[in-house]
Amino acid sequence: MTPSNPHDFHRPTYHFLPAANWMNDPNGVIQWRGRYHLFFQYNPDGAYHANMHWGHAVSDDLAHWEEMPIAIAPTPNSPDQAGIWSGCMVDDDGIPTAIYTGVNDDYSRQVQCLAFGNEDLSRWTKHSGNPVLSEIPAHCFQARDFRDPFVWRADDQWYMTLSGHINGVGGAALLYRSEDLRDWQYLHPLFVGDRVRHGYNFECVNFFPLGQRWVMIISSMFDGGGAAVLALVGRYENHRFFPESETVYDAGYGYAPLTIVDDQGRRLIWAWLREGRSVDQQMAAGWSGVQAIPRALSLDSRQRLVSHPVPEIKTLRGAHHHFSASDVHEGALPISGLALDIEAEFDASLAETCGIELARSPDGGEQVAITYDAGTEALRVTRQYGGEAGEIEGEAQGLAHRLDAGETLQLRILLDGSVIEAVANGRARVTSRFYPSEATSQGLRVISPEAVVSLDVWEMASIG
Ligand code: DQQ
Repeated sequence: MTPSNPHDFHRPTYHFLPAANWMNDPNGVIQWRGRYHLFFQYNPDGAYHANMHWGHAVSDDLAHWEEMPIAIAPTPNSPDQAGIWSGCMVDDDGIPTAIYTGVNDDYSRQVQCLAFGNEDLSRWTKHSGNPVLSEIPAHCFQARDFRDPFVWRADDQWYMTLSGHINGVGGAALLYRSEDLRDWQYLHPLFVGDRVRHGYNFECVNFFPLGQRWVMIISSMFDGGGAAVLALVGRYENHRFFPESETVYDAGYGYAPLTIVDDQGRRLIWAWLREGRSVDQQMAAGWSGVQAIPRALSLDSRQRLVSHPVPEIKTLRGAHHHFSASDVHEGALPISGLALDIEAEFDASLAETCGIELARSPDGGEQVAITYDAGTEALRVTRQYGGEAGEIEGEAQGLAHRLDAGETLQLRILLDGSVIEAVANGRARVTSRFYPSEATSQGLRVISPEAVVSLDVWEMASIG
């Protein structure tokens, strides 16, 4: 394990990531005996995607996380010999039970497996009958992409959706039912997407009731190589999902979200924030991948999906800087930092573009801008590097965001090293990665100060 470099200002300090190596999807999140347990795709060999294990971290408050020893590792000559891929966890009448996808060496065989945890979820025993499910339904006409079990309880039975696709049609979420988590009966597709709109393949589908509707969150893979997280809201009838509306859940670096209900009844969502730089750069840093700050999901009165970082994160807030409209007329703010929590309110009718620049170099040649454009009704992230960005991703990001009549723009921005999580009015989300070339690029500047209603910035404590 490569120790992390204390001078690495790209490394987040209040988001969870393991001490070193590669992490991707959140897996098996559960609140168990009062503690939140987060498992995650983890490669103990280095900061690259291979040899997946389930890493493990624990939190009492959703803000501080303690990394624990690896929870589940591949077993040679078994159905999971080449990797413990993504999955979920349920409480099976007192037995913590992980349901995950096991893979073979070239990932051509993807099968569903179980493992049972001890009382503090530190030791895991694999089910002797693994795999519990291995055959892709014949009508899918394909031999792989059969993974990421997401399980829920209803009508005294277990239901599971698996992610994949139907050849020549598009991404699909398949629906299964079981009495005991071991024998699974295939029912039918829960939802089949449109290849152009929803992608050629689904990963990590989550499906759950929220308010008066059901929500399906899909990590979609598109022809041409793109990927995105989509959120569909609709009705669940006769064990089939009928979407009524759809949005991009995250127009950025978040992928493979996993949701759970906690003991406060909140539907919480975690997500992997991937890197935006080359594999060589990731390996040189010794770490790759960050977990987004968990958010609580709800639907508003118009059945739109709303998400806010969990309030517990406010316990990490330190020095507070409040600015009113008259304080920010110069634009540049007399503060700096790369570990900040920002709440900004703008009257978007007063400017063509309003927003804030972060990680700004003293001469302004380097910065990342989070802006709202009233004319095009879009939330954007624009990254400008001081020198050649080289192999660092820097394209513009954005998504449509329409304010309701009379509504102000309410931006919540979490900046943490190279991580940016931006949420507008709870319902438009862009995550980004920005790797300043100099440690001195830490300034803030308001764009269109005349539109500011109020601005609050907190310096965030490290959880390391
Ligand atoms: N990552 C896992 C898969 C999943 C993908 C493998 C999504 O189970 O489909 O690391 O990022």
